[in-house]
Amino acid sequence: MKEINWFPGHMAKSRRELLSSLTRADLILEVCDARLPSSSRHPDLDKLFRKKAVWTILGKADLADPSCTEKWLRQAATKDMVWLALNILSYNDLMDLKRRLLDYNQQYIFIARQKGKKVSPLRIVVVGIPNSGKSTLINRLIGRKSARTSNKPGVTRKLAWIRGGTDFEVLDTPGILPPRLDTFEMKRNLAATGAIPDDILPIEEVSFALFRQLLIDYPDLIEARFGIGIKSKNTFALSVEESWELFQQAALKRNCLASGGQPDLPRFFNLFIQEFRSGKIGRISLEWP
Ligand SMILES: Nc1nc2c(ncn2[C@@H]2O[C@H](COP(=O)(O)OP(=O)(O)OP(=O)(O)O)[C@@H](O)[C@H]2O)c(=O)[nH]1
Ligand SMILES: [Mg+2]
Repeated sequence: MKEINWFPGHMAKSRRELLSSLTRADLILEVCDARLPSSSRHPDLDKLFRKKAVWTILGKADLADPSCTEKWLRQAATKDMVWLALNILSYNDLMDLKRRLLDYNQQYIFIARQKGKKVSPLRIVVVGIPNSGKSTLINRLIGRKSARTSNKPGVTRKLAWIRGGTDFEVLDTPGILPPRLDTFEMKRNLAATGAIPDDILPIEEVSFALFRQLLIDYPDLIEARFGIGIKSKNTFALSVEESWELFQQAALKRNCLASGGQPDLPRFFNLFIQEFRSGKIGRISLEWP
């Protein structure tokens, strides 16, 4: 896969600004993607957040494989880390988070009073990779549409404190990615879920690589969604040629037709990624603990 500029200037700038605003934070909410809890975490963040309370939110949990998410949560619990899986669009999930925050705030107020300090709203800094749902989470938390959201990465460009009643002040931050993405899987996963803008990545590579991975990990879902038969399931023995053959069959089954009855691959590359992103293929996780 060709080298891509993942770390545009504005990301470097936001990272610097983020560092300085962290000193004002009482609590950090790190919004990751439940489908890739490893690649969607920023490798520096543990260092940046030292001495701060951090809750890791696995957002888009409605799109991830619940059995996989459960494993990640269990692993985090053994390390005494606060990890919460949420469908950020769900009212109940958000109410649950809000209750936890209010409860946390009560403790915080109590400690402040004990120390004779002035009680101010809990300052929450929301960070994470692009497109993980940070601004959506903030809007839903404070109950109004203050931050701009979209299903494209890189929408929030500036850090902005938003007042949420008397209880909270929330800082929305632009999504940041690690300056270096080491493995092909990491790049593929971040591209497949939409953390990296579509116009700077070779969609053919991402789409076919994702298809191959799902043939191995979720063959029944692929069979059901695209009406194809997979002979050797759950095995790495499936060759590239066989996978390519299945990819073309799937394209034809979904009426992606070019002239001469050939599969319209450019259309199917896109369609496949879109169906994965919107959860139409099923609830799928790309990384396991
Ligand atoms: N299915 C699902 N979609 C979600 C969830 N959370 C957010 N989204 C969608 O994800 C997209 C991105 O949301 P934003 O809130 O703009 O993401 P962001 O992290 O602020 O993105 P940047 O500002 O670009 O870094 C939107 O289309 C949301 O509706 C979730 O839990 N489940
Ligand atoms: Mg945003």
